[in-house]
Amino acid sequence: MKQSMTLIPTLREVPADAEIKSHQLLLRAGFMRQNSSGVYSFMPLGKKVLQKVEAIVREEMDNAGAVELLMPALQQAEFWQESGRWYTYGPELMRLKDRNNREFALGATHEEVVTSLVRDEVKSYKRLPLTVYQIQTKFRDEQRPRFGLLRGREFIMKDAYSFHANQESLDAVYENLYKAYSNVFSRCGLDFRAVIADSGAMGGKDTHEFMVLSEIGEDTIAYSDTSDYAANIEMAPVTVKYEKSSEELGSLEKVHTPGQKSIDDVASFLKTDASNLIKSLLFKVDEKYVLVLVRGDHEVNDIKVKNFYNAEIVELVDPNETKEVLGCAVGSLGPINIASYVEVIADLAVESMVNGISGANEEDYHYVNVNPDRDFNVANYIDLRFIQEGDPSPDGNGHIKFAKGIEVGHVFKLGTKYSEAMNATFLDENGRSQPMIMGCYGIGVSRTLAAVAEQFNDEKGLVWPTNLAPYQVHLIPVNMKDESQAELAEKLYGELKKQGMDVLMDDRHERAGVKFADSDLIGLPVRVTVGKKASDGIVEVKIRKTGEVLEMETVELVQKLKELLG
Ligand code: 9G3
Repeated sequence: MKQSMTLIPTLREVPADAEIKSHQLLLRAGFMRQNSSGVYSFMPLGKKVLQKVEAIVREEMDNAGAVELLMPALQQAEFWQESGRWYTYGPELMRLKDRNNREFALGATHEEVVTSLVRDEVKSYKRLPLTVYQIQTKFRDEQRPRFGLLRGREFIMKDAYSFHANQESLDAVYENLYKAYSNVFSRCGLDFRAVIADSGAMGGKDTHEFMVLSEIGEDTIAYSDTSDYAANIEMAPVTVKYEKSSEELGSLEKVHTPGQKSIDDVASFLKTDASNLIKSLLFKVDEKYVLVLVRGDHEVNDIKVKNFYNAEIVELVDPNETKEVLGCAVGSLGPINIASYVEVIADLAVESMVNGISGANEEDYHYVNVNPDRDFNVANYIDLRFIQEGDPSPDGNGHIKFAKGIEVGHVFKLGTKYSEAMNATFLDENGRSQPMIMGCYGIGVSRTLAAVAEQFNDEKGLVWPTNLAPYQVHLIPVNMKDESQAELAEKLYGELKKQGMDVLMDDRHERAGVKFADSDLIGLPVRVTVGKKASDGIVEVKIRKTGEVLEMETVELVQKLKELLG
């Protein structure tokens, strides 16, 4: 491809609202352009990388025995009404009406569509297992699109769905696709971890997220410092065994703590450690008020609360409503003499506290020598705190450390949530009608591209891995007005293409500095410069990743490039 023929609008300046490297560089190097918030055009270079990521995904999915199809983005509301999600999803699900006023959703995912498709076409256990996948545009009206392609409102996903007659079959396909995902992200050169995750609203129990380690990742991974245990922090169970101290139970006493609101304020005011305090937070769990207690130095993990109640909605009650319900402000809440319609649950650490401190449910007053069971009742003691660095790893090996991750893949064992809701059944070998058991598997394809850009760059620009670069060779005649340079470049362009190489030739009439700066920004793996020594048949080869520069006769060039490009 010649640059005079394509469209690579590079920018000198860093675009204002681009906060992270990949977003800045993909814009500056002309790989993409924003249309509206969270909605992008893939420019020619971006589109070529996208195709290379998709090719890797297709190869691995096909090898794993999945078959590709393509479902519509325009999805009739009826399907979502059958699954019930038409009513549970809010503005994130983009909806529209057609000319006959019929309601549609713009596809955020395809469980409903694929289940309706398979229920019509598959009736017998002999046709199972079946794994279908597509690579397609998804729409989710994110409240805060950010970080470019990492959280967009229109993005490209590979989504796969598997259908099974029994759990063993699902387990086998899940295992296969788990390996296929590992291959995809390894082939993209990404430093990733498969972590135990929370299935959220999707139902089912087993689920893993594939996380690319990155400081700008929105997810926190809890991993063991000595084993391969890794979990999304939302999921990681706490296995600490707490000991109850044998000290005497002091008598309950109300103390005046004027203006002391936060855990740290009260702890320093009463000259004690946060771990002696009981933190009380009022939650709404579906329709119920629940006072959740954790030790002062711990944090409530709302996902664990949600999973304990198997609730749809769990949210912290705002301070005003809290005051109405409990009769006092959030800074002095405690579990003693709580209204009977408020359920009290506590983290396991609270059960072992002796002579603790809690709010007195009275502005500016706290209790000291608070003892569970003697001074307040708890309906359930459960593991409901976030795991912390240094906690023992749940697998018993080593201790927990944290890392940030970008979720690029997510695999679920769905079970029969959708097949029951939508009556997707099959006749088993005894002729009995059974709901199909399902799995679903997603890869954020455009997000993976951004994760690669985030991992592979330096101070001059992008540094693409050879197998994902939009082109393999950047051929640069320094001065197009110089006959010998222009002719040699043209000759080499033809030769390299004949050798099957992906070549981008910078045939623009631009200054050398501009060409080299753009070349470093775009980040192709190898640059061939045709400069002053063109008339002697000498060219310069530069390796983008290492900056190494080699001079050689043009006759050696093809062989050398084949070596460098592997
Ligand atoms: C929606 C909207 C947003 C959503 C969903 C539905 C996430 C939704 C979870 C999944 C599960 C799997 C198939 C591929 C792998 C992931 N955000 N999820 O279902 F309507 Cl607006 O997408 N789907």
